[in-house]
Amino acid sequence: MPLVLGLDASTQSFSALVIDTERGAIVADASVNFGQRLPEYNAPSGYIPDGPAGEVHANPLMWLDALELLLEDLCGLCDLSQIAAISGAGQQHGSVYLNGKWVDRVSMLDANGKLSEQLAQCLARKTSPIWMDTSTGAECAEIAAAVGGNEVVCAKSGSVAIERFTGPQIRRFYKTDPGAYARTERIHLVSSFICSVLCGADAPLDTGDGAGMNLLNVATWNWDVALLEATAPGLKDKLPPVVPGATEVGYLSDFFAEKYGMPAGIPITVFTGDNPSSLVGMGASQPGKVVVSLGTSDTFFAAMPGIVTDPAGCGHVFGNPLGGPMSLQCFINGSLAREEVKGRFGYDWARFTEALESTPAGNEGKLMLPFFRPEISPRLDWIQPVLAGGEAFENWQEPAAAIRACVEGQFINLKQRSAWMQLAPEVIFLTGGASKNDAIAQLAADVFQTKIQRLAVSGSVALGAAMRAANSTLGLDITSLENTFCQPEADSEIRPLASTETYASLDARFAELVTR
Ligand code: ADP
Ligand code: XUL
Repeated sequence: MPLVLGLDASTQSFSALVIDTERGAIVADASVNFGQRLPEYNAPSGYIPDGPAGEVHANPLMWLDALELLLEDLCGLCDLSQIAAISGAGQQHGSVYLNGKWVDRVSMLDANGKLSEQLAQCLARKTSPIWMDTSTGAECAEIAAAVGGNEVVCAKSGSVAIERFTGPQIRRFYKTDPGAYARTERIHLVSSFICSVLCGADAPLDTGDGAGMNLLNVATWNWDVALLEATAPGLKDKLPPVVPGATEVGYLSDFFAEKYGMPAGIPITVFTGDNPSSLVGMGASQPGKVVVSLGTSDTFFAAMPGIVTDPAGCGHVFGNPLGGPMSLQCFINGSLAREEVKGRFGYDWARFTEALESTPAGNEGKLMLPFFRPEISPRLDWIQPVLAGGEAFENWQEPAAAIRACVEGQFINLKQRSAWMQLAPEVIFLTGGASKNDAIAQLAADVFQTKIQRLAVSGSVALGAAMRAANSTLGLDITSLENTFCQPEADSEIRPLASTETYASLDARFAELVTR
């Protein structure tokens, strides 16, 4: 009974799925929410609130404590001694800065102590900037200027210079704390950091997550010398190697065998970003399927036959962990914006859902540009949304209409910003924490005028990781893994109920208001 472990180190939680590939079953599904289980880190939504000047950081030691809590939880749910292969994924773009002690310390982990205690001394920077950070506008401009403009950055890296991407973040660190930058010997992504800890050795990163750095050349899938030089001195030596997503990069360290009863030495497949991993877990790693993920961020992505870049400069090309490129558009005002509106009226999800169900598609013309924090797609520095549709609505006196307007605004924006991919899917596959909400899924169907389908197994990021590990270590074919684990949820296809005209004028007004 070979079991396979897939890990998902996302923004608000660290989750895992254990799959039994012979029985075609999920044998364990667990999640550690950072805010709830590790309140001592003061990060209720997984990041340290109120950072200055657009900074959004998280404590990497919190991720390590969460990993240990997760493995403890899993011990009670399945027999970890049967795990034969592991892979995982992390929230994209976030970076961990490690000093000269790192390589030794990570190889000498003592099962009598905690990971966080033993690795704290390896941090050259106490906290990690994550994908929500918008503090690097100046650094983006400097990098673009140094290589000949954003067209060049985009042609090389698949994206223009983007504030949350790791290269601009590294440049800001180098400029604001050059001493600590000089003491940094290794910079990992969240994904490759966790992978290294499991391996007990410094691990490479993959082309899926590596492409979210403005440092990787998407034509060669290797570091781009001009981008490295434009970012910070001596950077090449501080970065791990890049490998394709199907590569085994190490073996499970004794620490995890002694402490959690997992078999020492089982192969670990390179980790990837949460979105590339979800592409695999949704059974969408071949071009043809479009996925919308409603997690902390909302994302719209698809495997692509070739590289296509966004003329508006907001979209991205990442590596598909199973080969070739994928396109992605990311929206920062996702679940946290929905939660903000919900919280404003003191509602729970049930009342939020009732509000969606009690209001008509098109919201009688009441519209929200739902940008509660600086948006990535389109790039806007707003810190509050814009409401249009009469005085009472604009003064937040109509809770149900405000809730509908928020979610409709989100999907209208998703649709407009992803048009550059020129995909006209017959079905959109929906995943992420908010996708289980039927009223939200119905609204997606109405706005996109497309059928919506969810999969029977939720947790597509961790599932994708487990599938990649099963593929590279156990030699199982991806198509047969998809046939087993990526089946649609029974009777769950959601068809558009609103007419095609319903959103035509809202669409046009939304576009006009965004430009204004
Ligand atoms: P991430 O992987 O980015 O940490 P998830 O995909 O786990 O995030 O999604 C978590 C989010 O799902 C929560 O922040 C919450 O807003 C949202 N969520 C959970 N349940 C519901 C629900 N019933 N309706 C709408 N949104 C929900
Ligand atoms: C993608 C992005 C987010 C994070 C967190 O570019 O920034 O989706 O990966 O989920």
